[in-house]
Amino acid sequence: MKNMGEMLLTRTEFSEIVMGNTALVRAMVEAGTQVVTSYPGSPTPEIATAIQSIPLAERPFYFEFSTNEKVAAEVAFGASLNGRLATVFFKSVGLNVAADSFVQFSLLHCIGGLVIVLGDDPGANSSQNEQDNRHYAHMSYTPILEPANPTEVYTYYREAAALSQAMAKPIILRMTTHVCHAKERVAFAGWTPPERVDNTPRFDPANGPYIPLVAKVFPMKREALEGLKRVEQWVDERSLHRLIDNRSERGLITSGMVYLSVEDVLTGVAAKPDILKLAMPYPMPARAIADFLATHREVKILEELDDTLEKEIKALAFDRGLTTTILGKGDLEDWVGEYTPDKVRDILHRTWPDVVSPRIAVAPETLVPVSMRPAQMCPGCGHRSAFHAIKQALPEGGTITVADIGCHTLGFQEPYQMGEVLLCMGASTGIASGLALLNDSRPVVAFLGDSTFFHAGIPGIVNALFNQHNLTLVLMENGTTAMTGHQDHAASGRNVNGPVEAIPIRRVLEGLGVQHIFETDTYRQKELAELMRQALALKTFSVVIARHPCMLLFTRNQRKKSGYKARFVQIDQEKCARIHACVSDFACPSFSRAADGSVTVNRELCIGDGSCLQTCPTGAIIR
Ligand SMILES: Cc1ncc(C[n+]2csc(CCOP(=O)(O)OP(=O)(O)O)c2C)c(N)n1
Repeated sequence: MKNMGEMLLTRTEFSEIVMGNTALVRAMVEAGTQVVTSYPGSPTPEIATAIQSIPLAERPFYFEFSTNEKVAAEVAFGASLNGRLATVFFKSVGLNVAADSFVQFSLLHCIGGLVIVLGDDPGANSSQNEQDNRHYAHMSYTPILEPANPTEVYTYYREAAALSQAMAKPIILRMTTHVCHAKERVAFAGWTPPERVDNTPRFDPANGPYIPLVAKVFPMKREALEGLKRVEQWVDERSLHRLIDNRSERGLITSGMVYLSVEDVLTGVAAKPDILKLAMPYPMPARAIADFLATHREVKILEELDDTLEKEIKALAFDRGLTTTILGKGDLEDWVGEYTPDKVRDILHRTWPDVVSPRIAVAPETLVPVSMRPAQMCPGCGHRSAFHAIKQALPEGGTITVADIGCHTLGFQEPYQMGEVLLCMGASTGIASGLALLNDSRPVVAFLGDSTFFHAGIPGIVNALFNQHNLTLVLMENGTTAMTGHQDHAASGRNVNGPVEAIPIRRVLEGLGVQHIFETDTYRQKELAELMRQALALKTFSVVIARHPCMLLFTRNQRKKSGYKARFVQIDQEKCARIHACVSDFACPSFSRAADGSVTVNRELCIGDGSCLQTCPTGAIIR
């Protein structure tokens, strides 16, 4: 068995069981992709893991984690203008960040080809919403291919790359969480590495116009719209849409992973409807859909999240005078959550009770009870120490705390309850500024992670300074982008390809003119609490840098070293006064309270960091 990096560069045909995210990287290699950019976010980080499994010297394309999704998209776009086949990938909400640049791409000639890979998240498995990014495809006139499984990820990426190069227009490859993470055996073609790295810049303004302003906007928009027609034809000619003919007068139109749920539900069903599985839901394949409608009495449109297809298909039927009964979404639940086989069964049973049987209720006694386990910070997490300390410095009930996105978001939970509002990456300072306005009695505290500082945090800080807002920003600096799997950021001193000069956050803050900067290690809880009090007393914009390296990353690295010895704390039962501050206030998951009131330490979890020692009023926690 080859390692992943070797597998991804295999020259001969082969097949392997891979994740959608891994299949994508092999497709990038085969398609001759030259520049790949990203900002981390679930469900896409394993794409980067697969890329990084190829040693830098052998990697057939340039790869970077950019500062945020907008910059990542711009870098890929710029590379494409230079004639390079470029790809950017990020999570669903990343498109909101990239949008200001992204919506222009289809107006311009991306001569090298440009594929935007989205990790959408129906079900909000790891996102703050389950936004349907097909809307962005519509508003930016960008065609969108929707694979259902790793094999289609592999095929559709290569189609997207070829189509984008042929049209010089961007193409979206929309993957969803379980398309990214599902595994199956994929048959890969061979690959011949390029003979030499092509460093010839091909940017030529004559390929433009590249300035979408004033009078140029209209012709550019017309061209983008005309392009959609040609794309529709391309997909048709290459037979990417699939028609599953079950000789029924009922039909079902679907796309992406939902198709797999349909297959599952229809297994063993006698009177299966015919199925039109769309490879590209936008631009809507008018010919294929009109033909399908015309040849069926009743057609159900089964689409996850919003009703973009349904609206278009109903309009098409109306325009063409087709009398087929079109069945779209029913109740509100049809808009919510992933279309898992169970959900699809429920919907299809409601639609055609004579075809699809209801879900078989599982007898409660056969269900294995799984206790609820809320997401929590890891043992030793510096953020926990920070919240524990800061909580003691805040006037009881008299503050407003604003969360941001990252591992520290978990501070909103019991027992810390720090962070009462949350929007998206980098929003905490801006929200806190608003909460500080016309507010003379409740100090406002915002939290922000270090990767997020660079991603989208700086404008809010500049605004707070510029408009003189009164709030304290706590920078939760752990040296990495922890929540998404420890990707480096501008202050880490490394990028994905090797060591680089770090951009220290403190220096950036000083450069911006922040007058009041406090700084300590979060394990120094008393000091942190004291600094917090000082910062709040200033009644002006202040920053407290609450620093401690991510202990999950640190411990993992330690474990790789020879001679590593596991460490843990223990409870001195003589000294333990059963106050339970370790369980109730500090709340490290390594501690648990036994039925007799004694406290025990789970040695599988404890990393022996000792950040808890100072939290016990009787000093009963010992190394
Ligand atoms: C626009 C956007 N891009 C990416 C993500 C995915 N994401 C969630 S948390 C996070 C990491 C935040 O890192 P940092 O600010 O350093 O906080 P940490 O997790 O290290 O505490 C990222 C990238 C997201 N939620 N939104």
